[in-house]
Amino acid sequence: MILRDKLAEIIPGLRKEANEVFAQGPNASLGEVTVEQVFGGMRGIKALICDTSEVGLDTGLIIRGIPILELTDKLPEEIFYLLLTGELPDQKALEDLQWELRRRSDVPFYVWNTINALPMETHPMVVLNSAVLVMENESFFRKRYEEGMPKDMLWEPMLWDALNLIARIPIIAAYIYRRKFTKGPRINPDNTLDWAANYARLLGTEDPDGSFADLMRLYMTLHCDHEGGNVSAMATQTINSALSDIYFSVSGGLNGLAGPLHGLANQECLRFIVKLRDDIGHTPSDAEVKEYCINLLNNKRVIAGYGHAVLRVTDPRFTAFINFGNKYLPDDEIFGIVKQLFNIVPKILMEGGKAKDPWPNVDAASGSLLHYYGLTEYDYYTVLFSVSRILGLSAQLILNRALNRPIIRPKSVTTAWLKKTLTAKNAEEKKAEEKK
Ligand code: CMX
Repeated sequence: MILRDKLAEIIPGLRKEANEVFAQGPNASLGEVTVEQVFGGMRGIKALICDTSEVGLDTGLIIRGIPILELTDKLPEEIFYLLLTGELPDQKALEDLQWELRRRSDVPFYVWNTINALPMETHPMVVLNSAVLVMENESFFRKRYEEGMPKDMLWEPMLWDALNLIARIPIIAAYIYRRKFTKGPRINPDNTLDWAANYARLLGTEDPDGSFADLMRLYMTLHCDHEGGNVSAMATQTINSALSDIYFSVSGGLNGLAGPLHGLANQECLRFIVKLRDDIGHTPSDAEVKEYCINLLNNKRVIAGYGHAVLRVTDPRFTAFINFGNKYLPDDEIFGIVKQLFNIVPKILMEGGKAKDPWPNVDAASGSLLHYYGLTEYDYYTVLFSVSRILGLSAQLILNRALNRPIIRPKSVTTAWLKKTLTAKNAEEKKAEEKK
């Protein structure tokens, strides 16, 4: 069934289910909030609902119940349908979605003007986020809201906005690459190609055997979503909860993705590997890699691509990229260093005893594959991540609107309040202890 109709069919059931779950125990506790969590970036507090995907400590990304490693042969368009509806599309629904994306792919002229007005040295993420934001002018959601459309119908203009954004973003992102790195004029999309293969073509990278298009399909699938609490997803949802439209929300979330502890690690990781090779001066031995990493840790630097706020195992998305590399570039020097690091870094981090997760995350391998295909401009990598992540962010927003989720407004406390509360609590505990 085509996407819009499928959503219209399932949304009443989703609303009913949400109401029933809520009615089971509005005042039930989902766990205590500790001072450590409040000081620790709200880590682990169960405070959001996100049905598109979940990330288990020991499983990694699961999309609608399917582990990501079982989805690596799917097209990103299929994944978008899955994120939204919980089912993979049949052939007709897939073709309809691809047609929708093609017919919505005309980029407004002022987006090109905005991009061209920015200095060449501007970071590609600034250019991307500016381009997303200026398209706010196009929002159906905002127009329908202003016209007084009832709240329970607003998911539909949100879907139209999402499809427009998803349709245009690879074209915009590819131009950002070609302009910034002087690769020549804009390339026109090929309407016979799928969404990710078109993006690969628009970048202009040589691809005689079609394997770069395969990498882009895989890349877009693997980065599409990572539940609701990561910086970019949470920022996007928070902004949207004020009924700001998708352009405001997504550009805000992507500003979070541009941080070095989140999506920017994507670029930092390859920079780190190339620097390691250059500093050592040749293809390094295991002993040299080990010494180099220990020195980094001694100098209070992080090892990019390792560790995660949630995961406690090797990220399955890393495994998917390693599988791709083993197939297409087994003898590449940089890819070889990625595998060497995988054999060495977890042990060092475990011995260091600080990092809770010593295993590689998705960023540890992706850059080496892009580098192999000549996409060596690290500063661009977070844009690729963003193009993919827009699938998941959009799906989350459409569902949040379908379920009419309220404005997000947790309570903040002052340090003085915390101090007073903890002092009183400790005194009480001491008194109780003395009584025993
Ligand atoms: N190298 C060195 N030290 C590390 C480390 C790494 N890869 N990962 C964690 N640590 C350190 C932390 O810096 C922290 O040290 P301090 O106590 O001195 O501040 C300590 O170990 C405990 O951190 P943690 O609880 O294990 O990790 P956090 O949840 O705080 O942070 C993350 C998670 C990803 C930011 C962190 O592991 C990191 O900085 N990794 C390197 C950057 C990276 O690869 N980021 C990509 C993440 C994927 C994504 O979100 O897209």
